[in-house]
Amino acid sequence: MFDFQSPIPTLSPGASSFPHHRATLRLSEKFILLLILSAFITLCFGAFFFLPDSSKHKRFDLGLEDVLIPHIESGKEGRHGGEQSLRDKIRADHERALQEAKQKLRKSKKALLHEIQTEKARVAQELKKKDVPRSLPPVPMPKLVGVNDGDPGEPDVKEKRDKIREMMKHAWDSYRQYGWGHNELKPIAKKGHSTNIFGNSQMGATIVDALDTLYIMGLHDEFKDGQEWIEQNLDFSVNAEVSVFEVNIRFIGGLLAAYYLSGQEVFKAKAVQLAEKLLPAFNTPTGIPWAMVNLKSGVGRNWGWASAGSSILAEFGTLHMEFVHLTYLTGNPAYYQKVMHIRKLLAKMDRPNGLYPNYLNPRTGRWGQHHTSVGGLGDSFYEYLLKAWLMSDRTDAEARKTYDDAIEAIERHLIRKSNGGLTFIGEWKNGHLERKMGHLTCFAGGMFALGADGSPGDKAGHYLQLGAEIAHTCHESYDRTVLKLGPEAFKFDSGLEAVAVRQNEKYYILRPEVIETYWYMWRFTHDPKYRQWGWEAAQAIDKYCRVGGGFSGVKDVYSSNPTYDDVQQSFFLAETLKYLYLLFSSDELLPLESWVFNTEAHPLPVLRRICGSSPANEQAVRL
Ligand code: DMJ
Repeated sequence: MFDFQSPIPTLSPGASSFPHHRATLRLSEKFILLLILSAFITLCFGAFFFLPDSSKHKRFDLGLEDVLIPHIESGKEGRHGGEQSLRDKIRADHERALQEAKQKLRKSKKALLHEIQTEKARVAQELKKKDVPRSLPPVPMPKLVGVNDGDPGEPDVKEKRDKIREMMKHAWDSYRQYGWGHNELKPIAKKGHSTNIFGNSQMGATIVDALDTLYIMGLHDEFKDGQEWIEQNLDFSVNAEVSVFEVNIRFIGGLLAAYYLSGQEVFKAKAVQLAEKLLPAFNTPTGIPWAMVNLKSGVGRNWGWASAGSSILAEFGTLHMEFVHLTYLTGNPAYYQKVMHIRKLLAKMDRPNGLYPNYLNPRTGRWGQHHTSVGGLGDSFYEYLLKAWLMSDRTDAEARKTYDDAIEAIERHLIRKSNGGLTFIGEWKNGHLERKMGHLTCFAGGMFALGADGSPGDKAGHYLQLGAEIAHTCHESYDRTVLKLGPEAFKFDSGLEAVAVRQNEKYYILRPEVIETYWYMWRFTHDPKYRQWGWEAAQAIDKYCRVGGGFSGVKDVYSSNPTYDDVQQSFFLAETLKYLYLLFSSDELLPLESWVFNTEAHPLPVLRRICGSSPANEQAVRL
């Protein structure tokens, strides 16, 4: 008799043992149970074949028809013959499954347990395999122009460039000695350092960020050392919650640039592995990514301090360049689709005064606090609109138009001239203009100059001039300090001009933005003052930030006796020293017609169109 009170034995793959009272069903009862089950399954399969034909065709409505139908068509003698053989096959499969189940039940508890454990290990092994980089499809390497020595010719310029190279060597060697494998370096404590943007990881951020600078400077032994570390140690399967934006601009950008410059496949493979780990961040109701993602679990969230659980404009808006290159290199459209989705979503939204607020809620798709900035929280969103256009060989007209419209609104509402005649970019906060400019905002001088050519109407000259004015203002913010290094933020208020007021705005943390603008202005104008200003900054850094164990930020640029913050930021090697080196190199090194620098100064090649015999054949490379 079948005892309905007896608990039915469960074969859970995770169970480690079978409790004795559960194994109370006799073998014959189990057999009857299996027979009932199998009869039911057979009935279901049978019913399927008596459904009207149209219901079967529904299975191929997903565009998979072309792929699937040939397999089914092949080998059939006629429509009904095909159905008959399919039915026979199902029946045979079913018979086999029943036999296997019967045999399983004859086995001892120990044998069954062993089987379950072996199966578990096999599945775990399979999952592990998924983490191993898949081999990527071969892609034509874009034509790489200007990967050369960039010798400036004039001996005095060369001497300056050599000095910058020596500074890079000091920064790298110190990190190599005291912080190797850590994300950053504490140059005074002489040990590794990391911040919350990298979670609790040790992913060698400085190595990845510095690679292309080492390559450009011809520091090949150091580059090789870095490559070896990456090959042997860089692992993204870590339980660390990282910033999607920072990891994208420093790691993916750094790895992609190292790949393009050196041609070493390992960098491409690592960039793709990491990008796959970032993709879960886009699983939000709107597709606007979370600010942070756990690399192991894929769980995302936003910064606690961001307005009403918002994502940040400069973070989700600074993925485009790297993600387009990822699609280009892998043939996987997912990356491209993710960033284009962000663009489309933003295009549909109302913008107060034509300005983009810095905060957007990824659950509701609504703006958070109405705060607009060309500095922190907003900056590289605007930069990437322009660079998306440049990187597409000027074909992405939508990106260009979005950039032009945004800049027009910024000029109308945020850019002013101080009483002393300095042009500055303020911040829009809940309906009023804060007359304060951040060091970060100083990158905009270079951006305006870079976007001058191609701007609407007859405004190229205007934007080049605007770039020059911003460069001048930012230089003033350096020149009005004791150390000749720029503060984090400076005011244009109550008689103050380009100086910091609060103590917590007086620090300099080896940031690149002012030097970045000098370099762009130099490339477009060749006005010697930009090299002069760059050299002043380089000397000040060497004098006040250089310590025995590398370079450190300083806490007060207005004090002749500054204290150190004891951090050598990875962007000092990626950006500050690279822009300085380029400033004292010839324009033939990485020309701007062929390379676009990401926001962390990692150069990525322009993706040109392949021209076929007719316009119909003309298509953007792999996109
Ligand atoms: C860099 O990581 C990037 O330039 C980013 O866009 C903002 N600022 C830092 C350096 O200051």
